Amino acid sequence: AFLENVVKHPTFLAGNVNTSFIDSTPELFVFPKSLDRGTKMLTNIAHVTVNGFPGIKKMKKPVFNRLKLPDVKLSEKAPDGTKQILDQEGPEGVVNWIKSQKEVLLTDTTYRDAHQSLLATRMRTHDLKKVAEHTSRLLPELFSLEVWGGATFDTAYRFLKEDPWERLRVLRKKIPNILFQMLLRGANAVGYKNYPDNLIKRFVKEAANQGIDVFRIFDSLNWIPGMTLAIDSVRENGKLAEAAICYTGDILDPSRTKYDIKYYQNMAKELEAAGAHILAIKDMAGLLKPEAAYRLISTLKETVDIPIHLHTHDTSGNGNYMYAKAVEAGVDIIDTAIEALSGKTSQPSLNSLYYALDHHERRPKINPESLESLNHYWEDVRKYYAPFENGMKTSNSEIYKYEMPGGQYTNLQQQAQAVGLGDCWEEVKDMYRRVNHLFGDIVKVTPSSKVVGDMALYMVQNNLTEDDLYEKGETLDFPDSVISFFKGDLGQPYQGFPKELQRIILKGQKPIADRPGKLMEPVDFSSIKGMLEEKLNKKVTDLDCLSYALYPKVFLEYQQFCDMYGDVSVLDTPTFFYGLRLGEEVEVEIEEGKTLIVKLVSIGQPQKDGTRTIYFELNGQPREVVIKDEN
Ligand code: 3PY
Ligand code: ZN
Repeated sequence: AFLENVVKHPTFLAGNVNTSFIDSTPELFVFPKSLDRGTKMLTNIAHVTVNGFPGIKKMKKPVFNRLKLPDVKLSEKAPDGTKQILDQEGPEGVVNWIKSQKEVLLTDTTYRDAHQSLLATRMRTHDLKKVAEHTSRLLPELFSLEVWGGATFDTAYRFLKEDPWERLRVLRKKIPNILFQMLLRGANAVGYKNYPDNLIKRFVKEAANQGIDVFRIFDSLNWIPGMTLAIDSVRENGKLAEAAICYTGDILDPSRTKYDIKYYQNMAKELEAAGAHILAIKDMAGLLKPEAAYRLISTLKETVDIPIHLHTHDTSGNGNYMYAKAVEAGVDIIDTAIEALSGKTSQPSLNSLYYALDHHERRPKINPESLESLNHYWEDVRKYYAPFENGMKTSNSEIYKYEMPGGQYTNLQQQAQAVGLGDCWEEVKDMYRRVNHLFGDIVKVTPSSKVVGDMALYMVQNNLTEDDLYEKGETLDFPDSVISFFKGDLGQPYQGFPKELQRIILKGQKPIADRPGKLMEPVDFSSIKGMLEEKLNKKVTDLDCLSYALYPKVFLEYQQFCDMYGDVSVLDTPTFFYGLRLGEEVEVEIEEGKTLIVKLVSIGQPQKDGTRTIYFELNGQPREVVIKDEN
């Protein structure tokens, strides 16, 4: 096994071997585990076939269309794009290039926010990577592809049982020409709480090393001290720091004075001074209306010198109309998604936007036929994920009232169902609005939006009104996230906490006003490495240690899963979610150039001990595995 590792090692294959190669290459000493890959994989397929996939109601495997990949000559090199500008001219070069464009530039969010907001972030790398090389050739004019961050990191390990770092590496290799963008939740990184400073720095460094070029950094309370460390780290790594203002309220509504145009102007100036290369307006709930967009963008264009990138969700159905107004006002870049994964809680359709700006001098440089051919692929892929569809059938303009982020709307709906409030959805939404008011009208985006959601559910569940909180608050056990928020663990809201409510919720605990990350003990990565290697009995990478530091439990569960079932990311999505039909045969490429053919032959009767034997053919040879029938 050692010799095999040596001769297959990329450094060896590249001929870059000197006398220190063996000493400096510890992975040569990592040998395959005893249970073979084939058996692990069959066990997983058998398990899903018999017991279903967690989170999907057990059902007969649907019949899907064969995926149609766009007709593109992959042997031809992808044309140069924005990535080459960054690599050759650095972040300032990209900024100058953006400023010199007459046409509006586009970010495609299909690989991240679109499926986060429509399909509970369940899109697998398998489906993203298949069309990646085509995308690099069909959409080389894009400003960026949003491919990572937000909820994708956690969901990859937790539900998809795949490594998010691997997703990034694979896509980077296949798309060498378009800038890769990620959403970074400031001091919350890709999690739901503030982390120590050294973790944030290391995370940015590794994400940059693995392929991220543009970091959209936001703070869930628009608190700039929660963003500056990330901005500095991105700059230190030679990448583009896109600092975001989360849009809330309505600048044209005279009764909503807290977040007025001056508020946005001041914050924009502060972010520019803090080192932002680009300013993002992150309209996470889709609250920015067309006339307000015109006013906001034209004012900010006069206020700052850096380019402006606008993000919205199409929940109200007004997304592209709003974008058209922003384009008139001079916005530099906007976020859209391929049609098949656009609209409603996702971003507005890229395909429709092209036509909305037909004959406009700022119409994006993009080929509508390229969009169509990619769209056919995504239309069919989306069908695999039907069980995760959020069920929203039409646009919903009530969002202007409730101010719920695109990703949260259906999430909270599911949370409400889970605690038996499925029939009270209208009440929960209205309570969300009331809680926002109670908290002093705060910015609501992950994770502050979750705090408001948790409180709304808690109040509906316990039949509480605002008055009850003030009258008997001392006797109430508030949700942990709410207590933590009022302690200052997520940072400070604009104009502070409502003092009386804070006193009631904290019951004598002292809040903090400083940056939580500064007060926390730094993460000791070398002790994490030692502990993980002992626990998992194998070598771990620095990236593994970082993932563990972010999500300890989720990461360990993922490792345990891999021990049992191997690398399931190689399975096609229908097999991964629905198992196999009797007699069905699928090809599984377990590594480049190595394919297994798996056929389900029969399913044995349940035994007294609750097990069943499942009979397969693997590359034509009979194989059987025994699994527990959980039905
Ligand atoms: C995230 O933080 O995941 C978001 O998409 C917020 O809008
Ligand atoms: Zn979003």
